[in-house]
Amino acid sequence: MAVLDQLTSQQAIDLENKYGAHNYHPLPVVLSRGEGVYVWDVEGKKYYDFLSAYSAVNQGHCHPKIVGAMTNQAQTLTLTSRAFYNDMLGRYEKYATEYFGFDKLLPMNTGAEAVETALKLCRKWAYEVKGIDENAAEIIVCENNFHGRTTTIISFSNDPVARKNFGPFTNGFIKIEYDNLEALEAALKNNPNVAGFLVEPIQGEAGVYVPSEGYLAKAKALCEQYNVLFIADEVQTGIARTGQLLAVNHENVNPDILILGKALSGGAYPVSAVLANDNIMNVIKPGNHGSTFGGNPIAAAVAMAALEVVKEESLAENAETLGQLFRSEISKFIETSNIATLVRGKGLLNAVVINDDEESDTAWNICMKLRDNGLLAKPTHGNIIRFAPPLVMNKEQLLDCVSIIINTLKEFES
Ligand code: IF1
Repeated sequence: MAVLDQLTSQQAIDLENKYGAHNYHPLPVVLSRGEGVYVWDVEGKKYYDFLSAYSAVNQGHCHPKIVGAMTNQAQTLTLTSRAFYNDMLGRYEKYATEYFGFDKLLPMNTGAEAVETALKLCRKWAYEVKGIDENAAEIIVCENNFHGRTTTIISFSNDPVARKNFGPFTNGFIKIEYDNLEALEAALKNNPNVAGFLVEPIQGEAGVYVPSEGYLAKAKALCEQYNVLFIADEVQTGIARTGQLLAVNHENVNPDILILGKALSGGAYPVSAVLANDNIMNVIKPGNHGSTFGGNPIAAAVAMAALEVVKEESLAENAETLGQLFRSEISKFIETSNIATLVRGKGLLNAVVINDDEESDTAWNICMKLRDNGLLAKPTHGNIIRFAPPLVMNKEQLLDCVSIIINTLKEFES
C-alpha cells in the first residue's frame, strides 16, 4: 500500500495503533480536510469542529490569508536558524510587540517551550534584577494547572497520569489553590525568594474553570506589591478565544510575562512566543536560550497573517457575541434537563458539565453521538465536555450547532 492511497477510517486508525505510540485516546474520527468551521472525514462526512485543535484554529481551518502567507514564504526561505538573521523575524517581532504592547518578543515553537522559556526568564530576572540568592528562586503555580508536557512543567502538575514514573522532578515551585487570593498572599508574604506567579486566566484542562471576577486584577496587584512577576499563560485563552484579544484584558491586567502559542499561527504551523518589557527580557543574553526553529521565516510570516486575521475579521467581538448566545441557549435547555447541569466559560471557550460521576463514560458517549450528528467535541475530566469552535463561525452556524448539541443531549435524558 502506497502511503498516499486513500485510506478508510478504520485503516488509518489501525495504522496509528500499530505504528504510533499510544499517548492519546482520540475520538474515532479520521479527518482529511478542513475549511473554516468545518472538517471532513476520509469518507467525506462533514462536521462542525467544536474543539479547534484545542483553540489553535481560532481563525478557522486553512484560512486563505494564513495559508497564502505560509506557502509564499515556504517557496522563498524556510529556515536559517538564528546563527544568521532573516528578513522576516524582525518585522514579525515589531508587529507582534506593538500588537500586544510589549517591548520585546522571544520566539519559540510550542506552548510548552514558551512556558519553559518564561520560567527561565523569570528565574534569571529573579537573580539578576530582584537579587534573590542563586538557586533559591521559587515560582508560585496553581493546583490543577495545565502548562504542557515537559519534565519541568509536569514537575508542578498535580495530574497523576501526566506525572507518574516521570520523576525526578524540577524543584522551586509552590502550588496554591486557583482562584484563591488569600492563598496567593500567604505564599507571597514573608518569602523573599518568590520570583513569579504563573497562572492560566481560565483553567482549560481543569474543565474551563473561570476564576471569580477580579481575581486576575487582584492577583496582579499582589504580585506588584511583592515585586513578583505575573506570568500569564495565554496559550489557550489568548488570541480572541475568550472574547478579548487576551483573557487578561477582561480585567485590564498587563502581565509582566505573556506566553502565547496555538492560535498565534491559526493552527497552521507551530509558533509560540514569550513577550516582556526590556527590564525583564534584557536579562537574556546570547547563548542563554534558543531553538533551531524558533523565529523561522515561515513562522514569522504565518504569525503576522494570523494576527492580522484576528483584527480584520473582528474575531474577539464575534467570540464575545456568539459566546453569550451559546451560553444563554444552552442554559435555557439546562433548566429543563437532567443530563446537563451547568454551562460555563467566556467567549467561545465553554464547557458543559454532564450529570454523571467523573469516572462514567457518559460524556464520551455523548461526544460519540455528537460525532454521528455532525459535530466534534471532546470530553475533559470525565464528565465535562469542552465546546470551542473556530471564531470565524457565524450566528446561523452557531444556532445550528446549538440545536445539534441540545438534540444530542436529549437522547441521553433519563
Ligand atoms: C495535549 C488540555 C487544551 C495549554 C496551556 C501550555 C500548553 C497548553 C494553557 C502547551 C496545551 C493542550 C495540549 C494538548 C491538550 C491541550 C489542552 F486539554 F490539555 F488542556 F488545550 F485544553 N499552556 N494545551 O493549554 O502547549 O506544548 O501543547 O503547544 O494534547 O497535550 P503545547
